[in-house]
Amino acid sequence: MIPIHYSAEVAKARAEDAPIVALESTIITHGMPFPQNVETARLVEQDVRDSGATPATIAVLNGQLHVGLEADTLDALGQAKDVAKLSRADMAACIATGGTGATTVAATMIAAHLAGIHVFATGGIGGVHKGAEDTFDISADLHELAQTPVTVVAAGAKAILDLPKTFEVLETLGVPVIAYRQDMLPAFWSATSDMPAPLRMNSAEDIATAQQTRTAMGLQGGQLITNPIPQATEIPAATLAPIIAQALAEAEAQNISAKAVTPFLLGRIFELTEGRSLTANIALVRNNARLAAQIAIAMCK
Ligand code: PSU
Ligand code: MN
Repeated sequence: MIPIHYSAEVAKARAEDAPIVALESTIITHGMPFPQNVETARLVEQDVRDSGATPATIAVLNGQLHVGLEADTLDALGQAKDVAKLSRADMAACIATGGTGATTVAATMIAAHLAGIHVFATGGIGGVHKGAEDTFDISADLHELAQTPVTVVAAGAKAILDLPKTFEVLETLGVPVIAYRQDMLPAFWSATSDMPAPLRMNSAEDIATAQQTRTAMGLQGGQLITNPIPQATEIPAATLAPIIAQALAEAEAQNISAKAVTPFLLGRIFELTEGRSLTANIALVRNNARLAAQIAIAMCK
């Protein structure tokens, strides 16, 4: 095992076997502009605490894996330049070479599992990009959900993606996709889509038991909990469709590829919606953090 640096509150929660919720850092460094990124990270951590669990924001800092960041460290990360975006492929290399990187969904799941944390809240997972039949751009987040036993609470996959293909791949990989308290899948900035959810659950207890049952059956992997954005803050899918199309066309015209695609699209959609996409993104992450805390508490019982 590699050494893990725990924040004081995460170390305390671990010693007491108290519920812990993992949080990612790529959303801070690559998903939102400063200073809203740091403000959101702090709010999300506080939402987890207010819901009765301990937040553990994860990142690699100077070659050390951190599970739980102290407040000043979180501030510094949110303003740092040239932070790597880490997934399964490059996390070990970053640690080995003393680098600094933010963890995506895939890398955060790996770190959470190493730290014995079973629940993780984020905004939206990565998935199959539009045009993947040409680019083969499919996020490593999907394969991670198939192999690492962490329940991920998200507002679905980000709506910049090809959502039907993303959910087809999750089905192929054997990942349970569970909508929380509705029959349809949410679509990140929008509370619903026209896709029925494969599974639906109405309580944190059922979600916790489902993950524990998977593990008890010897089935690898986690679950994706799709938690709809609160209605009052959603952006209707019809409003977003032309904006997403424009951002995608610009990405193609500018030859944006690989890890740069998602940050570019989120940044352009922020500009094109005059900040409304960010307001919605913040609301949905906070909503996910509260549900993740309830699931973590249910898993501890
Ligand atoms: N959720 C958000 N904003 C984000 C992300 C999630 O609300 O920026 C990040 C996560 O770290 C996720 C990544 O793993 O986007 C997906 O990147 P890619 O499409 O390159 O796999
Ligand atoms: Mn990609």
